[in-house]
Amino acid sequence: MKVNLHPFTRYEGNPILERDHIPYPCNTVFNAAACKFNGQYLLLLRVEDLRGHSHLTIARSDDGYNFKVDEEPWILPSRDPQYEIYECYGVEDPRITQLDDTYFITYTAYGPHGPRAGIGMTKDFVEFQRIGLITAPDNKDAVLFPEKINGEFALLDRPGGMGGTKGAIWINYSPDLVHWGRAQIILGPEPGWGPSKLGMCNPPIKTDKGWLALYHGVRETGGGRLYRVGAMLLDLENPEKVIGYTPHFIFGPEYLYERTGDVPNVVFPCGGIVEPDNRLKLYYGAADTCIAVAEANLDDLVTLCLNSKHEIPGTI
Ligand code: BMA
Repeated sequence: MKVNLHPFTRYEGNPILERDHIPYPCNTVFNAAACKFNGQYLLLLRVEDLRGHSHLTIARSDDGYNFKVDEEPWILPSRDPQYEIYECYGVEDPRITQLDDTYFITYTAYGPHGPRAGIGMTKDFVEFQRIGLITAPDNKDAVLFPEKINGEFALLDRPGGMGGTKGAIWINYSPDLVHWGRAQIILGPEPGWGPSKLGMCNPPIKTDKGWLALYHGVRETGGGRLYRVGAMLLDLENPEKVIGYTPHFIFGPEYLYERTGDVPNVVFPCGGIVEPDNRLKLYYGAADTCIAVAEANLDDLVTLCLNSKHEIPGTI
């Protein structure tokens, strides 16, 4: 089987969004969710303000490369007492999943008790309705599948990644998006390129061979943490079954804008858009300082997963 070990091509105009594109004072812009809305490309940006707290702001584009950022933030940490103590330090790292005409947004709520995942919904990117905080602290990188599986919502998350403990990707199910359970491990870190923790990137993408799920792997080094990307393929009917995954990373920091910034050596994708020609536009935060985009053919990514079938760590 012919495999392309470097499936992603960076857009030559990278980075596509930097602090100067934000129409109000802030520190950085990175880790954006992505979707198509009303015929446009829409990014939901994580903007870190000058206090170091994050909120989410919309940017729109006709071509997927040149974005105009809204004048005002869209999702700020909630002042509702039910949420406030859990997200008063910021709302971070959004992901967007479309089911029918509803866009569900998962995000990391950050407060004094640690990071946890929240979920809310919108139909128009004007009104945002919170549904709930759906994980206990020390569990983030939550992404919702774009279809119900056997009649239930399904979510991938990452419990236990903080404080040096090992963080693996798990799956959970829910009848109503509020009550989640039947958690099962999907993929755990292993020695090599992502030995410290793993976490999902953009929501899984349906292909005829399985759910294509990109994830980040973290390696602690003498020079700090290194964030790179791998791919796995999950069974369409039973996503607890890992059909295959890449034993090597398929995308990592190389360019100056990925190597230097507030947190060096980080590529952190949260948004993916599949084009009609089967190419994936992957939007990623670079060095926690700006946003860039790279493209890959979906078939190449699936082939990489199928080609590397071997024992899955973290599962029995
Ligand atoms: C993770 C998250 C991301 C960030 C990354 C690198 O734990 O906080 O938002 O991009 O670290 O700093």
